[in-house]
Amino acid sequence: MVVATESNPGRIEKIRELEIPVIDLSGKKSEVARLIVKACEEYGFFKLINHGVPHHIIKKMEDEAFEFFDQPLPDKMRVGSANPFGYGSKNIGLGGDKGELEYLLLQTNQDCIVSTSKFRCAVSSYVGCVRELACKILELIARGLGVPPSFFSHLLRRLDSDSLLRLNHYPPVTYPLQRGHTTIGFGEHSDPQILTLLRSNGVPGLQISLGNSNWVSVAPDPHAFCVNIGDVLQAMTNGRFISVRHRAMANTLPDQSRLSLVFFGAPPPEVVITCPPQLIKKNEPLYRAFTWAEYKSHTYAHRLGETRLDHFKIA
Ligand code: GA4
Repeated sequence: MVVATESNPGRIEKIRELEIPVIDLSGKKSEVARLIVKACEEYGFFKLINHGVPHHIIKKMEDEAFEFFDQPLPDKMRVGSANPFGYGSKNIGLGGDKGELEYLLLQTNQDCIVSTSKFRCAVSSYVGCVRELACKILELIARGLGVPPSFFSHLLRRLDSDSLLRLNHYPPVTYPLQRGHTTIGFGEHSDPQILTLLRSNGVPGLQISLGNSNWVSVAPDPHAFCVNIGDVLQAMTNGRFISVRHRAMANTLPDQSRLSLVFFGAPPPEVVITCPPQLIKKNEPLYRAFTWAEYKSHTYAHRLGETRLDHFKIA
């Protein structure tokens, strides 16, 4: 695949297709834990199959999301603009980042801003399942790392957890593009939270970075979840896990919309992010302690592509 971005039209990047780790959650627990830790260390990313989230719950959420985005603009705007929660189109965050998408950003511990009861019901069942799945993965990670089982997962189980649900709709791109070229839908970034669970329809678009402009396309699989490590888990593992940089391409298939449902598992605002002593061993701690509220306000004050964890490094 060849990529030329609108902002950087002269620069052509070669995209590799690579075997991304696929982890079967129905396997033997100790082996699954070992494989997850390995994937998080090497890539900060893996695909999860046999995850146990019922198909009808995913389908209901996907149908509701498509129905929401199908509405006329004034109806979508009625939920308020994404500032930071609500409907957004082409603008990402408040710092001038742009993308070829529209989206809905929802808080998971507050009343849903979309008022129809079938939408609310779909969100509540979907979030319940993906939160539980994220906790299961975090418990396997804790097992694989030899730290207490709920060391990471208890942060997501708390009622004041700051977890989010993001529904991204990448409509077919209409402006003229050279054949075979594609454009950025959502620019390069890492996720600030602990763990992200992304699920998309069968349209490709997601790419992960292996560093040095070395991008890998993730083949779409509507039956799998893509799991990626966020900045907070990189800090909590003293840099052992990678908060993988990723991006989404738009218009990968002519006339087809891409829809992704993204759950970001986050701690409560006042929780202090530190690394368990077992993971520091002889190494020095890489990051100073910080609260999620502090990290979040730094995140929102900067651009999408910022390597924001560097700001918290101990010199
Ligand atoms: C990236 C990950 C999540 O989508 C998100 C994004 C957030 C937003 O869209 O409002 C941010 C971005 C994300 C990081 C930097 C800031 C904030 C847009 C932006 C430019 C919801 C999040 O938590 O951080």
